[in-house]
Amino acid sequence: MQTPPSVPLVGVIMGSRSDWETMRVATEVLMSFGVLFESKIVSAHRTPEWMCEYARSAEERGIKVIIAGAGGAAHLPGMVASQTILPVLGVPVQSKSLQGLDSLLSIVQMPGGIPVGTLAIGEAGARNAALLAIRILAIYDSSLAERLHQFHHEQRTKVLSETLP
Ligand code: RP5
Repeated sequence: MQTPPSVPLVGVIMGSRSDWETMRVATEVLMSFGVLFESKIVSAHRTPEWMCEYARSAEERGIKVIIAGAGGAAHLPGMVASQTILPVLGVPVQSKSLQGLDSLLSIVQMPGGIPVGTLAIGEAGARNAALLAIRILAIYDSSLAERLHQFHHEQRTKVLSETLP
């Protein structure tokens, strides 16, 4: 019997308050699976010291996976990954000027040795980042794995029941 955790397992961080509308999707998925998380604004450029403190302390605080969303010159996921051994999942937030292509390339083109798992641009990426974090946690959490099986079953059933006009 596994003891339910009482500390956040997933850190959901974002470069700006303006990223929240995208990143809230990740938090909603985590909530729907009952996964404890924390969500914070951590800016690579505006609060670099805080970013270092967050990244370096996350592992000892019990965080298992970090989801980091940023837009434009989206250095947050990579810089966080450079200072922790935790898996970091990067969400490219859709920017106004370049529709998120800048965010995507900033996050995905990491040098060898510092991995960031890069998701799709925008809300789909935020949603999948949460689901991927849950899959990682489910490796050692059988009840979470069971909930994932249930989720897949429901998703499949919904699609199969859809009809076209
Ligand atoms: C990035 O710059 C943030 O992640 C955000 O996506 C983008 C714009 O930030 P704001 O100017 O809206 O605060 O650091």
